[in-house]
Amino acid sequence: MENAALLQSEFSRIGEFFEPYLESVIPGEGLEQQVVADAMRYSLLSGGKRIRPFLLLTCYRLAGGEEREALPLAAALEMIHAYSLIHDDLPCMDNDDFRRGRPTNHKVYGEAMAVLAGDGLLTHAFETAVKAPIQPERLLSAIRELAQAAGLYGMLGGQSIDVESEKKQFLLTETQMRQMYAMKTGALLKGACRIAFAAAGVSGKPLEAVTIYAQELGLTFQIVDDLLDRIGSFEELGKPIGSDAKNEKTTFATLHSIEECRELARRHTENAVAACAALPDSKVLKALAWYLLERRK
Ligand code: GRG
Repeated sequence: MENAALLQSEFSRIGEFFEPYLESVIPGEGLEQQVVADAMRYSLLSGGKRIRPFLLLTCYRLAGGEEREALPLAAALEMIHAYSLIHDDLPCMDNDDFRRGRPTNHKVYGEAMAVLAGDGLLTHAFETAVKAPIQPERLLSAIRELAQAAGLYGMLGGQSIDVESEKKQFLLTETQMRQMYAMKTGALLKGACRIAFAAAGVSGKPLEAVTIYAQELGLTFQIVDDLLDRIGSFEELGKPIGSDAKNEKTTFATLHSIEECRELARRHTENAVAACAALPDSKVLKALAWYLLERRK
């Protein structure tokens, strides 16, 4: 099957059981604290691309596991992603009004509730992750990977470097920017793969290979994200373009021309695909890498 068709059929196959599961583990109705639960659901169930849970479930399968066992971990990772987007859109961060074609969380629920909804999703992620029917030692190391991806040495650390650089109004060097992006954006993608391998009890060479794959994928993802913020469209992205310029951020698209960005993204995709040589049954991972290079949203 051709890359795009394979990926599409895998996304819809996985989506069929991932989406109902995600819906089932997030608090619903009849609560005293209904407003915050609604705010959590608003962002979690608003139709993101679901790349991180897809990657996690795909990696768990190729590491020898049965996908459904890893659903709580995949849902937890998507909750952490949703929390990061809510907080990133706040007035004290990027101050964005639209995401996925809808008003951002704080525009609907107010700032205080949006902060709480993000905190709620982060906490609920761990409550959900522990439900995975996986051998306790493996589950513990998978949850350690989840915490590391999200925290000080991962996404949150990268976000804080980004915020600091804006406050001090200096441009990051290319090396600093890559380090920041490896944490802010790359950590959850790398986390998706490493959580899956930890849960399946796989280490050594395959773990090294999937880590390299994810790091390269993260770089492509970010370069394309920077390009889309410059040359994408509101209709496709569901949010206004030009947010990076508005916030005077150093991005791949400020340090490089559009053509250079495209070339860089292609090179990182090729590296990701090359890393797959050391992995069994990696067709879907390769297809995902090519899709992320070409994506328009
Ligand atoms: C607030 C701790 C904290 C962290 C925020 C993720 C993040 C760190 C900021 C988001 C800013 C941003 C646009 C980063 C670029 C990469 C990225 C995470 C894009 C959004 O992810 P997609 O495209 O989103 O997977 P969907 O909507 O498809 O889920």
